[in-house]
Amino acid sequence: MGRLVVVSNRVVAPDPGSAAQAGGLAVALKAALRGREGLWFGWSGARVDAFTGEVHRQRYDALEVATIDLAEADFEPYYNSYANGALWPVFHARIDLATYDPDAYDGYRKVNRQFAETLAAILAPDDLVWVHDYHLIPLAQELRRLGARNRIGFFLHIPFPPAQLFCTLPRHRDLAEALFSYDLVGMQTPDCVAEFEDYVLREAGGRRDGQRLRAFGLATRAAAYPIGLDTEDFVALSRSAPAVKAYDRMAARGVFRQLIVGADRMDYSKGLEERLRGFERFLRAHPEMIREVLYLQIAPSTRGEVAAYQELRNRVLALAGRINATWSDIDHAPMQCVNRNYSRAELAGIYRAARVGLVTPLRDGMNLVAKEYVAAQDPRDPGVLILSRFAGAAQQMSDALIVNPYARDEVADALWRAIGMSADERLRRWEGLMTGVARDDVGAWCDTFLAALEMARQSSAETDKPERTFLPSLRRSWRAATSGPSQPR
Ligand code: ADQ
Repeated sequence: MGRLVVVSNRVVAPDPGSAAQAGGLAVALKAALRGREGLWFGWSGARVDAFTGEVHRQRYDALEVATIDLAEADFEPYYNSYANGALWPVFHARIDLATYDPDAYDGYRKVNRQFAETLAAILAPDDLVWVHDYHLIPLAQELRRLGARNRIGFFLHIPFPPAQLFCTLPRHRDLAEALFSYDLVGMQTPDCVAEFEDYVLREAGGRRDGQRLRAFGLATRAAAYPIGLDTEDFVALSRSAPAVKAYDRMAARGVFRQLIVGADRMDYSKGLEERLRGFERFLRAHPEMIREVLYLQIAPSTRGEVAAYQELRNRVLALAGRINATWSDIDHAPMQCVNRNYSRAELAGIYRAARVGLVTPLRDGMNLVAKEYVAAQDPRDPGVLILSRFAGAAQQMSDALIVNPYARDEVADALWRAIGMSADERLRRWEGLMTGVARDDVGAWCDTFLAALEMARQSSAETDKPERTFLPSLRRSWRAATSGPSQPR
């Protein structure tokens, strides 16, 4: 049985020095690959004058990391213009922010071809390939063109949009067809799978055939695999020395006040402006609480080269400033907005000290901060999670206070309810949430996806074969190959 080959735009070297990372995908993949015999392939993060195709390879025990540099001239259309200027906004239902540039689409395809050509050269025929996220949708199609017959799976970390929104992308059929080169397409929630299926059936003239979808003369499978945390690790982190230090610093600020925390990349999908306005509504509705709470919003900047992100950052910081200017006194400010990264351990300590975790994205594939907040809580005195109904996590975390992030009143009411919640109710809700966070962890996500990928078989409509019958033994040998004494699961 071959290696597990994980492909993602960015690769994070699995050394302890790279602990502070903003981005759920990198954190999850790092955990998923830990202890497995595998290869992690992606962009090095370096932009060079011209693409050379040279692969930089580095070994970390059982894991090999292989990266390529991208040409400066290719990076802009691929990453900023198409992946983050068109796909990200459309998939997050922000077609008003999407920019469509045919050259950018060509650039996106070009970089996917470069990924495929360099990966194909180091791929063994029996490797199992797992491609991640919207940057690399066409990768399997390019690999197949080069003759790769490996099983190739894809996981979309962000939501799949409703069919009518997907159709606003000028080359939507190309993209959808590219997904059919995968043996298995994984999404975060059943709702996302339903949106994809709706597009395939109604727009692409496809059909359902048992567990498969058929379109473009090809067949694939699409199913939901909700991503989880490396829960055990995160719980342990929340008790580590840096976490305790961060907890103490936070708790000192909360001696006479209840702490509310939010931690999100500065991204318009995270609903930061709406959240701040919900907090302000709470202050207005309950002026007696102004001195009783402190809301800490951690919001590190990302994608600073994309105009929509620069504008968002300016608006969020201005709004936070206005709220404080309106509601502060000489010795008190009700909120603080911090525009920087923290290590995962520090974040765990900060979450643990907060009575309320405020997680209200407008649209989010999953949202791991919601799960991290729960995992970091003190089981004897847990805090309350307020969660947007539009985060994928809400489909698993019904014991949170679920809100519509667009409705300021709902956010304000939930804050009021969370702050006054009895210890019994907090405990009951947290136990329900923690049971799910512990059970549906990143290991379970990885195992269920890979087991399904082993069983799925990409095939053209014409050459479709019956399901292979020796799969259980294949799965056993895959597990044997990927597990060992150091394997966490
Ligand atoms: P993201 O959009 O990055 O991920 P999320 O799932 O919330 O969103 O993960 C963010 C990660 O960054 C968390 O692990 C969090 O701890 C970390 N983080 C947040 N603020 C930080 C800070 N100030 N410093 C350091 N780290 C910080 C995408 C999708 C999500 C999906 C994930 C995983 O958009 O919907 O849940 O992938 O599939």
